[in-house]
Amino acid sequence: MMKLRYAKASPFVRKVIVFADEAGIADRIELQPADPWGNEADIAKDNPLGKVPALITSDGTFVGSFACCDYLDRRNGKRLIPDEPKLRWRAMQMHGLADGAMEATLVYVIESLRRPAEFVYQPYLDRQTAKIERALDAIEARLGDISEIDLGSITTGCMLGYLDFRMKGKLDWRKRAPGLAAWYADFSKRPSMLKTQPD
Ligand SMILES: N[C@@H](CCC(=O)N[C@@H](CS)C(=O)NCC(=O)O)C(=O)O
Repeated sequence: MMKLRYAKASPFVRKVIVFADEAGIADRIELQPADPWGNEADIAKDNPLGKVPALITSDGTFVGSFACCDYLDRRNGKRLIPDEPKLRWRAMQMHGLADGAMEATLVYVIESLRRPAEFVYQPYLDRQTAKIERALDAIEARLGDISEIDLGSITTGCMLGYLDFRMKGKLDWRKRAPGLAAWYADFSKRPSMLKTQPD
């Protein structure tokens, strides 16, 4: 049995859980909660970087959502990072955009929620918003490339879920990317997404 150190609000963790669910192997993973902002020593024993996700397996521990997904992809479930070069590159390209937007959103959240107000640096927040907006535009221009369930579309879905969760009132992404909004209306109804909604 694999173990996943997780936090429910983390979009990177959500990516890994949705990936495992879509691959049909979620029942082989035991979820073990971790609070990366609480007792750092606890998560640090599994991930020296003090971050979730960390996937503990009989083949060693994987830290970072991409490495976790890559390992899960080779555990005899449905393949979601295809070997066929063109499909693989497409998944990688879309993953890169969505994962980067996720990271910029996390930076924004940390900067705006965790820093004392007098230390918040608005130009840095604006830089993150611009990154997210450009990534949304790039994905909106390539909707055909997230039409299959793979690492790219899964990461895109989790990134948009995180925007809904954390950027309400700050970024109207549906107005900016209406095609993506229509895509997400369907994608977010998948059981893997419904089961993993952040509170
Ligand atoms: N690139 C990493 C990012 C993981 C990450 O930033 N996780 C956040 C939660 S969403 C975390 O644990 N942060 C705690 C910290 O940075 O100390 C991945 O893909 O897993």
